[in-house]
Amino acid sequence: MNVEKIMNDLAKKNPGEVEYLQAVREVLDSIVDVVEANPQFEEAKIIERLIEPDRVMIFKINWVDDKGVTHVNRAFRVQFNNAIGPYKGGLRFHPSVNLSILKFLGFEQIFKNSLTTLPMGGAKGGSDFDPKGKSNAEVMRFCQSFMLELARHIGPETDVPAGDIGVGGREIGYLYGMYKKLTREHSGILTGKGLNWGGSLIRPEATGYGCVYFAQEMLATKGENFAGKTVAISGFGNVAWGAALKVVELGGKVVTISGPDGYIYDKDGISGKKIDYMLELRASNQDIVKPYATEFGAEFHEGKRPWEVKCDVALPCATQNELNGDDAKKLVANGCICVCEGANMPSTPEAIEVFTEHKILFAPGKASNAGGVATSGLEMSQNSMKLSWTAEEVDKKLHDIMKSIHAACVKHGTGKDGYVNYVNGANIAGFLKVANAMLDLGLVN
Ligand code: NDP
Ligand code: 2IT
Repeated sequence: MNVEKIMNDLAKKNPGEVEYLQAVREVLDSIVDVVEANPQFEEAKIIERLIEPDRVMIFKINWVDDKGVTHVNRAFRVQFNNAIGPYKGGLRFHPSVNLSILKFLGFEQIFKNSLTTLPMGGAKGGSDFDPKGKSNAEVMRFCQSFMLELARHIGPETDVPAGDIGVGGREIGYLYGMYKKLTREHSGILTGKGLNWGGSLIRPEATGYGCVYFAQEMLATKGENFAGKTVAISGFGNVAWGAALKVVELGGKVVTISGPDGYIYDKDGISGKKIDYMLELRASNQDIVKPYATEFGAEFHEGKRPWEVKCDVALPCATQNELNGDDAKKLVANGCICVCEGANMPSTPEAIEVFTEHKILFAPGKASNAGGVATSGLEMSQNSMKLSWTAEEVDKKLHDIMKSIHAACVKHGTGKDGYVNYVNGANIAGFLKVANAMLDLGLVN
């Protein structure tokens, strides 16, 4: 397989789509040996078929703000691959959203969903709408307008969206309400739903919990665990919140969270009501973490990222490319032994190189944050069966899934020297299932 030629062709076809090209290159570099050892994949042009989305919908959202002023936003749904199950993946509302970011996220989602062991294909969507400073009524009108168009492209057995940055329980509620109104049906059309109308227990916590379960498995390979460990977390949203809860439960000490305005360093540890306060910060729609410093007397480092803090474990849970090569060097120099991604692609390729060179434990988001979509899959199962599992049942299934993803990474990513390259492991294991399914199904996607 000629990775350079494929990448050159892709770059020509998709000019300027840097995040998408970054995500594709990482996967191709990991799977090149497997593809060369299995000529049936090249004969069937599996790679070329996999890196091109099945379809991309781009549409306009008109909505009116509280003052009566009309706004126009751009929205997308990227249906990337449905070889192993209905398209599945979140919706992101953030001013930075563009086609490149959603194609990278949709592409990653194919392999992540494959790793979960559940039947879900890969998709992503969203809009450049900025929820910052918007009233509830404005968010509702935007969501309703968004669903008016999106509804024709999705369905409980076709494509099942969920949350991501800027889309949480409130937005899923407004989206679901409009879908129900349009179709006159209650169905498992979205995941991350409220508990009173078809949601699953543990879904809000699932991505963060899953990330920490995965890190627990990684640490165990070195005879280590979270007890007494100092943990640096970035972000202060849904994923960061769930991760902080689980780290504290396992005896670790969380010392940082971050937002676009900078990071908080709390030497006493972020636990109990301080973790609850993260929810208040998010709900304020202000997009800043600084108020935490005033509330709890912690340090605020304006415009900086938490990777300069001394820690044993780092959990990047904010956004893509938020941890670069220099940050990685600082983490390693400060004795960090494990970096486990809660966000999607938070580490740059240069950072990953530093981690693997120093042979520290490093897990890519598509493996370690798969607990979110896995629990979405469990929500879909409960909706289909029209019943609800207990929190303990869902948590146990989530935990087992994270262990099985870890085992798959170890199986496919262990090198001759015994070092587990989790990036290779996740990409190869995720790829094989989808590629073999595509062969079985004939030339349909
Ligand atoms: P939230 O909207 O709940 O939180 C996102 C967090 O990242 C916020 O703290 C946000 O602040 C921050 N953030 C965004 N951009 C930047 C930036 N440039 N610098 C610093 N911080 C930033 O989203 P989630 O917690 O749901 O998502 C976080 C990450 O986890 C994303 O990469 C997402 O794709 C990934 N993920 C989410 C899953 C889920 O189930 N929700 C599942 C798997 C992965 P702000 O909004 O102020 O910019
Ligand atoms: O990136 C992700 O895996 C998510 N945002 C969750 C997707 C989902 O369908 O639950």
